[in-house]
Amino acid sequence: MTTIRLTAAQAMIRWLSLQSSEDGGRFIEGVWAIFGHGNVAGLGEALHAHKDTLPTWRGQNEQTMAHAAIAYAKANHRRKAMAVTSSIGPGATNMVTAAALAHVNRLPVLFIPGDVFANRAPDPVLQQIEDFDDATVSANDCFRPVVRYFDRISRPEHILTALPRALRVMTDPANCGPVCLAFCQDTQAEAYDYPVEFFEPRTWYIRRPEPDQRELEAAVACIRAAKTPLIVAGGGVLYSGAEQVLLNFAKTHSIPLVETQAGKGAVDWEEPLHFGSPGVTGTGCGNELAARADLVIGVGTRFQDFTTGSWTVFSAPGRKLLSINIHGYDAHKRAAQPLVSDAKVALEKISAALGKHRFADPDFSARTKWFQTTDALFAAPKTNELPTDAQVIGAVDRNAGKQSLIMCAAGTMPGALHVLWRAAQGGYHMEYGFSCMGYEIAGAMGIKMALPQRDVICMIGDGSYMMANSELATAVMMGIPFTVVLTDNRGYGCINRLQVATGGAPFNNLLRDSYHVNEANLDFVAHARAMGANAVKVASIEDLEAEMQKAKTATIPTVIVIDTDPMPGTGAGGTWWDVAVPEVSDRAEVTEARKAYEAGTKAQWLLN
Ligand SMILES: Cc1ncc(C[n+]2csc(CCOP(=O)(O)OP(=O)(O)O)c2C)c(N)n1
Ligand SMILES: [Mg+2]
Repeated sequence: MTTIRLTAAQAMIRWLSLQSSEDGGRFIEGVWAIFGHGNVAGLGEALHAHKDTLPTWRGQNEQTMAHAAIAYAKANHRRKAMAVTSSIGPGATNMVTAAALAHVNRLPVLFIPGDVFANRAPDPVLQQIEDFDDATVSANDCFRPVVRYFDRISRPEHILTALPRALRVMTDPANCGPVCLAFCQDTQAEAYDYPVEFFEPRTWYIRRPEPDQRELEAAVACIRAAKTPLIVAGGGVLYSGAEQVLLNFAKTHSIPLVETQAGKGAVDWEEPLHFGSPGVTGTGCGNELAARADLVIGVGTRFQDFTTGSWTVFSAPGRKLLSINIHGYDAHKRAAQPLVSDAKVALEKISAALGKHRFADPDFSARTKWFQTTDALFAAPKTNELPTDAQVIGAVDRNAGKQSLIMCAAGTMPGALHVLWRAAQGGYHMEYGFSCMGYEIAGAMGIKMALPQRDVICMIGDGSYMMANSELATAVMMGIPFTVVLTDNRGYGCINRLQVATGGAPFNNLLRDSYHVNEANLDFVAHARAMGANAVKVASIEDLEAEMQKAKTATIPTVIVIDTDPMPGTGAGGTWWDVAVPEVSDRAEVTEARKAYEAGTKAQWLLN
């Protein structure tokens, strides 16, 4: 056997640089790295040697570097990914939140934290966690519940089994998710005679599992028996590349569709059968259909509570659920008729079996009425009052083209965008599985790296901006432009509204209601400029529109700050959401809210 003598770190990086995506190019596009003693000498040396075949980028924070990597994978519909490496200890645990984010959203990312010495010679090395009773525990064990594959590389030959397993998970359509290869510091630097054939270039194809014949027949029978079916399109539609097939399916059989947060943008909003979204952040016209549907056809959705209004939305008596999903876990939720399959294949096969079977047209006028409602919300304020979030969205929407991509993660905006944004096909990116504040700026950078032809617009609240913004400096350094629209309502507006709606006193959300000695006075323009970004504060919706246009030609990020009113919600569309209200309280408002809450829970269908 021909062998090549490499350190374990060199072998890992060489191997990763040789793995291709079926779309062409590397599957792991590059490596985000912040070095410390746990990875600088081993992995750092290997990354430097391979910098022309597998680039390394330096961010500002391990969590947000990982956000960029995850957004990149999501924007690539999981056909490409990135790796993130950290030192041991704090760098590693900084990535745990991002791992959970990728796990919930089922997105591939490769975490390579350094780990303690395999030989235990220096124990405890700087930053080592010491478990008194278990010598095998390190800080990296925090990753275990939030990754789909965990391995600790404590011998150089572990690479031979660990790496193919890692890529197997990242390219598996059903089990796709984050992987952690915790890499012992001394092992990284240890040499081994690796078989040369291990480094044969390889292309990773994402398989398309076909449905089981009996499940397929049962699904077709379910649809034939229905009168008013509704399609709920989830993120799986995008990951399967089933967008066009879904639209053809809907048109051929005349079935209206709604999209979840992850599924939004599968079909262009202008398609007449597109009725917006279901559930808590649903459109009026979408929820009307959801309430009447006698068959709900989930396609690639995990039926998160926002989609189902905590299971109050699809409420027609005798209503059936058909769940087309790549994983049996989702296909079987709520005793649905399961169809475990790739979405594209399943829709093609069902359509062929249905033949010319068509349903009665939905009431298209409900759609028109809905757009009249949202037009009114979009209209610029007549007085000199602070604009609402909906008015900001209206302004951004008017200045977006079919090439624009809107992105966000947490706060008021995700819900408001889900219900109001008119997404062109492929023009919407929402991290709403984990809804992680601090995903936005780094995420926008990752998306722009994946889709340089898109005009990326990042919507962010002041709270999320304050939580994580430093990758702005990285985007400036790397020349990655995107537009940030920062809505400053001086606090956590959405949670303040939720607090009041559940009977609570306004407390600890808006800055004015939070403990302070001095009034907060945040200058976001000065802050963003200090990181090298373009930044401007606008006083009106008109000025916002003008700055949006200017930002389109910038070569670095542009942050546009606008003061908004924290109090109004969109007031359109949505349904009930299960947020538990205290059973006893001294506050009369809480007792009242509890009554309403209990009434709401009665509409939930828990069993079935
Ligand atoms: C990391 C993280 N911490 C806490 C939360 C809970 N949370 C959701 S939205 C929100 C406030 C967001 O404030 P801001 O970004 O200013 O948006 P606004 O609603 O004010 O427009 C909080 C605290 C979260 N989603 N993520
Ligand atoms: Mg805010």
